[in-house]
Amino acid sequence: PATKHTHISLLGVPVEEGAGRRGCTMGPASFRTAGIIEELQELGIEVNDLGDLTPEKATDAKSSHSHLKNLPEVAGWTRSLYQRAYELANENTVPVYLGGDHSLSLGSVAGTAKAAQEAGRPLFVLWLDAHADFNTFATTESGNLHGTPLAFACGQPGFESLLGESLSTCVDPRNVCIFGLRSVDKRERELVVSQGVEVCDMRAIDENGVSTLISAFLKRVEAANGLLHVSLDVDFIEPEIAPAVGTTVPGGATFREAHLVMEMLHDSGLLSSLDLVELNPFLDDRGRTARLMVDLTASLFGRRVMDRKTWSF
Ligand code: 6HN
Ligand code: MN
Ligand code: MN
Ligand code: MN
Repeated sequence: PATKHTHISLLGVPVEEGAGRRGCTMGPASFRTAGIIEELQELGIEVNDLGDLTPEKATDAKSSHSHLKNLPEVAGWTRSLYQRAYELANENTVPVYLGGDHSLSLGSVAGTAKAAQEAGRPLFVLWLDAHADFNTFATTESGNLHGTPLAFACGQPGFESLLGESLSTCVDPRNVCIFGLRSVDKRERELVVSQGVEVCDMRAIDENGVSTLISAFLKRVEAANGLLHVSLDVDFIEPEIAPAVGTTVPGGATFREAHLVMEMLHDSGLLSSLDLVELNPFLDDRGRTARLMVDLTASLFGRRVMDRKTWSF
């Protein structure tokens, strides 16, 4: 599978209304400036840049939870991306969603899950993030909707106003792995536990290493003939080397840990769709975070120093 011919479709989703501060709207442009198209083409991949998504109008989206921020705006992005992600999942391509804050995944995961269900395959989700993003409208303390996409995708109640209807297909929370966790709200933690989500927090990574944990998860995906959606939040990475994010939490994945995840994902051949989210170029240091995210993406799609087999002795 490591040599599989890949087509990639890039779709910019410049949503910033889900985050607590502005700037993620510049994310797609920053990924392109950092050379994401060229770096992927360099790997022999056919890259189709679909440009940036336009959100729908969703003025009907209302909630009794009055502290939710920008609900109609986020609902507009979600409805538009839900449809687009569903279509792209049915094409012979690996869609890469360029964020945009993490509310992007309200649409990308739901649309992908609907297509997976129709294809008769379970959807697995690898959530690379300092946070669990498992708040509901009722549990969110900040009111920022980028803290909610996993709860929505896993079918938690109360999200109906987002799509204007309830979600037709949910992701089985037991097929979700939150990897890199080091910041979780109290009620959010209770939900994650009660729903049976797999969590590899930073301590688990310290104690076991990336390799053991990621291979165990990938084996589960493979055994179930599953599809795999990966959601990479910039704050998964240690903020010392990836400062361009609004929600930094110290103690993140190192440069090598993050690359190893990507390299193992590539070798598995299991990836079917990807979110690159939370890049806030307004906070970047001479483009270094954007470049690191592009390098990680290149590793995920096959960039390597040497072929793996030449190292075994
Ligand atoms: N992200 N749990 C916090 C909240 O506001 O709900 C942080 C969410 C962070 C979201 O980083 O994508
Ligand atoms: Mn081709
Ligand atoms: Mn996140
Ligand atoms: Mn996060």
